[in-house]
Amino acid sequence: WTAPLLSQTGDSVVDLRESIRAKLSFALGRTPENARPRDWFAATALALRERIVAACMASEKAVPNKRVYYLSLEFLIGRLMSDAMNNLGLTETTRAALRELGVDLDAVQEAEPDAALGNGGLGRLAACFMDSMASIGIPAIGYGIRYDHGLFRQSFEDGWQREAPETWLAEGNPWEFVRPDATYRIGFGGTVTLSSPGEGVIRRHWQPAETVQAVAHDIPVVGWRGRHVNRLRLWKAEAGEPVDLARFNGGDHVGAVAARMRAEAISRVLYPSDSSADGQELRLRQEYFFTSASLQDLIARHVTERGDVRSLPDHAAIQLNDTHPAIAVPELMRILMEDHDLSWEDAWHVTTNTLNYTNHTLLPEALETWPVELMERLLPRHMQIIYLINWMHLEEQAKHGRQDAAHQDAAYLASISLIDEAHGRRVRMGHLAFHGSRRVNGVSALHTDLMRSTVFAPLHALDPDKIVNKTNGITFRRWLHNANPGLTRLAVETVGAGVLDDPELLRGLEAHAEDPAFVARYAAVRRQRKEALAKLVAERTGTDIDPDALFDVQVKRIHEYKRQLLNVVETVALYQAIKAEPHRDWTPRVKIFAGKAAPSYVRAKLIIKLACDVAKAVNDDPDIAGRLKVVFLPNYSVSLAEAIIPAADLSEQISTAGMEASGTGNMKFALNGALTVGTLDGANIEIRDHVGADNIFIFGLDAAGVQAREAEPGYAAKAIQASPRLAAALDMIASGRFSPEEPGRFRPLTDDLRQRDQYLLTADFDDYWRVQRSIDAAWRDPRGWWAKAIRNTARMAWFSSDRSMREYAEEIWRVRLS
Ligand code: DL6
Repeated sequence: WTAPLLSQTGDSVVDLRESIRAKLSFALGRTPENARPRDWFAATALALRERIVAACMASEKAVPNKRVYYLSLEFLIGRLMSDAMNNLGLTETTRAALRELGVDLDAVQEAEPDAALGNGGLGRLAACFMDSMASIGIPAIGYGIRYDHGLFRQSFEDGWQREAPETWLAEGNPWEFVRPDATYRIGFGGTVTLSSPGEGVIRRHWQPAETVQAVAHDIPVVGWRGRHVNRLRLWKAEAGEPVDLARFNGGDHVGAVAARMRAEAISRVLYPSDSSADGQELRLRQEYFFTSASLQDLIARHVTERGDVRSLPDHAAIQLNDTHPAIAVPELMRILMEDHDLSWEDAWHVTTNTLNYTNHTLLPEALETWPVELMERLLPRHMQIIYLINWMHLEEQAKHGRQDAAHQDAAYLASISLIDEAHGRRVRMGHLAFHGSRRVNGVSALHTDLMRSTVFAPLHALDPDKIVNKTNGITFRRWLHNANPGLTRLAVETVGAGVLDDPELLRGLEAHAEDPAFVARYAAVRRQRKEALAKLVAERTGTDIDPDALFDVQVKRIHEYKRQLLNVVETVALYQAIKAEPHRDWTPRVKIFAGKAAPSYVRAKLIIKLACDVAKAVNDDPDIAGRLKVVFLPNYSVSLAEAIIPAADLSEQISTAGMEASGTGNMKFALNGALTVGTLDGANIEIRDHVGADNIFIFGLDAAGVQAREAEPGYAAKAIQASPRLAAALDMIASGRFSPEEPGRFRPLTDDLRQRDQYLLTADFDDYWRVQRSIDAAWRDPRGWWAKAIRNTARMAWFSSDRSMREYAEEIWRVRLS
């Protein structure tokens, strides 16, 4: 096949132009005259996909010795065309090919819908890891769900968030291959029966009451320079029978498709919350559906390639991305025992040497637990297995001489049990994943320490080597090369093209941090991106912003622990200060917000509304005269992040210390040269260690300080009393100044800050104000500012997700790079 295939997929401008033209005509049935940008996108994607397949076939070697299986309920991949073109080295060729067809590549890229198959950090991390695994040569398959509707579309109606369904598949997905031959049956409900084949052996058989089909849809993931191609296998739920003909013929036309609707509901919509465990039955069905399909698929592959399931740990490493696939523990046990006749002991050995688990949050409301009653109803066999695992786990403590009073204590046993008996009997998915895994990792140094000392402390004590740290990373190919081609070009021209392969070479920029010619070019790149962002802001919000002002950006999910409210309250305080002294030489700032709130998260939505109402008042006030502007960009997405991040001067990473597991936006901003204002939380600490304390603005309580302050009763009232500035800002918000049509609108926010203030906004406010004013001063010294910015770019190489993936490969997966 090689010769004809490769000639059809040649990489000259003419080859690509003809491929695109052919796809447009023969795959899409369009002529260049009647083609819309969406058609050109599909034609270009199909032409590129062929080249990816060719790269895949050309690079396909013998069966790899070991594969990684990355199970994640979310893959926030965004648009795929720029990744494909860049990694194949075809961006400029594609641009030229399209130009010859009279088409502009940028317009074609704009026509690609974002694949928003994730909520935020966890899903985007999975996408970065897929790119890195393919780039550094880790043979891997990502497994997830092919949601018909990804994360909702956000719009604002008078500052209130409105949600509408997202429709990325409305015109199909040119990147994917449907694989009907990879279809698996997934059971739910029913009963477990017993049988005895003799010799005192008892077998248990699960007879599900309902089965649905999981059908594989593959998206190829091409790595850097096209050397390696992995795949993302997403499962679509289908019914065994599309229609119940008997019911249909009996006239019940709706009932005839009820089973189909119920089955298809599983892959219909992404749950839109990343920080609270939803607890709905459909969510558990989603979790089991994709986990079971993925395990069946990988075991079938293993058996085909190697014969015996006992050798699975030698050839497969399964990573559970958070607890969403934690049901893998009993499901793998079940498959091994029931379909492959392994003993309990052998199945447990295989399971606990194949699975690994990444924890992404310690927030109590986000730690998944499922009611035992629901598990028994939906997954009766799994519940039996969990009970047995738990029984053995608790017995083990007794066997290993844990006879001392502390370890016999009922409270101790309750703390390590997989079942929480204190809140109505629930399965603790974190404990289950922990106990069933070989390695468990946190996502930043601080977060991993907190895992060891808080939520997982009792389990950690039983196996002190199990928890390891793997600080997150980002793919520089997306977040530097594609998002910021101007800065990438400058880096290449300054330190050489090798920087595209080895980000450590960014270090070489440091020598130029105070070189006026280089600084001018670096600043020009930023300026160009700021102008583009200003245009986008004007189009989408109707607000004009000045590219000369300091662009101060907080973009991320809206959550109280991320403290957008701290930023808004500081905005109000700054507004008051400017009004009090209008003739002072204020540093002009634009506060830019973007982010979605979970639809049911009432307080987060009220924070968005406050930001929008403050924006209106501040932007329209003639006393302010444009020196402070506030904008809230709707519908934050991966693509919007790519437009915002390279244009940012200041990156707000201001979560309550101890609450943000890592953060990855913080890394994207610093790489692109925004200075960080941040707390000592998550990966901010490691960013400070790399960029240097002089090149980052740190403020506020650290995690220990937060713990201590939480123990002080009435701390909020005291902090407000001690800070006239904070008190005045809160008074202004509470007075209805920003919501004259509904004066009490924001009282739930201000009352909470005065009474409870769970996220210690009041404790950190004064220090935040102080550091913001020192940022104003730093901005007025452009030479100093740019030197810091350049040092940020130069020192961020360690945060490449290639580094993260190498660490996982070596220390968790024990897999060789090919
Ligand atoms: O590890 C990726 C990302 C971290 O960078 C964020 O700090 C953390 O909040 C996020 N966690 C989640 C929610 N986790 N759950 N479940 O998205 O993970």
